[in-house]
Amino acid sequence: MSLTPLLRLLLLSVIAATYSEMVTCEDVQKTCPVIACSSPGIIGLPGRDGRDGIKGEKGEPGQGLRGLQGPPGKLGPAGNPGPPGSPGPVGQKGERGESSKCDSCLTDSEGKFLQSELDSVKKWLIFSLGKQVGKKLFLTNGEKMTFDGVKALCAQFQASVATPRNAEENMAIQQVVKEEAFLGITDKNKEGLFVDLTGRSLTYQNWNDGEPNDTGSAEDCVTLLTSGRWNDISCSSSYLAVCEFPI
Ligand SMILES: [Ca+2]
Ligand SMILES: [Ca+2]
Repeated sequence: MSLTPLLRLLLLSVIAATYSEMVTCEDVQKTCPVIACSSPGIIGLPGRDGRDGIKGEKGEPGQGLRGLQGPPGKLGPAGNPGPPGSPGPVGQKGERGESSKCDSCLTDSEGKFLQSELDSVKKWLIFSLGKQVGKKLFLTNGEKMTFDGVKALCAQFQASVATPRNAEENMAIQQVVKEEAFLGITDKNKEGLFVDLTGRSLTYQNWNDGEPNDTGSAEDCVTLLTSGRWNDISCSSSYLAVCEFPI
């Protein structure tokens, strides 16, 4: 089948166009410097990104303004326990527990019985040995000893050396003893200034005539004479011991 003249002309145009694309302008200029170059072709699309380059050196610190403070970081781990604190103040006394929890406690009837027995014993002592005035009970063991001996004896029984505060108490002590007895009065700390064993001034005195005379500058203790009057005497002498018990 033979090509038509129009188709033949079209084929030649295509061949000529293909040849012109394969020859660059420079090639044309080299071979044909007289021929002027045609206008440049359209710029192609950018190629694909190349591989990452080598990491550069650390740059100098910037000199710009300091940025805003960031948010707080995460809570750190708990620290070690601190040393124990000092003891707190002593608390108030608690309420009395129920009697059912105390196996050794006395029942009301047992308590009343024992109190009655105790009152009876007190009466026997008062009847046989002592004398009660107000809330004081004066007792003697009938022994003679130095003043320090009397103090120690009374303290041993949670009592104190008999010290009359008024005429009634003075008479009670006089009735308990039948001999001269030490009283709880002294001027050891200051000569001539008689006080009781707690250091309090006397509110009642019943000195014998001419007493206190501090004979030989050695009379710093006091005795109750059988007459009920007082005499200052040597503390190292021995006289009857009388104690007073609170009741
Ligand atoms: Ca004296
Ligand atoms: Ca004297």
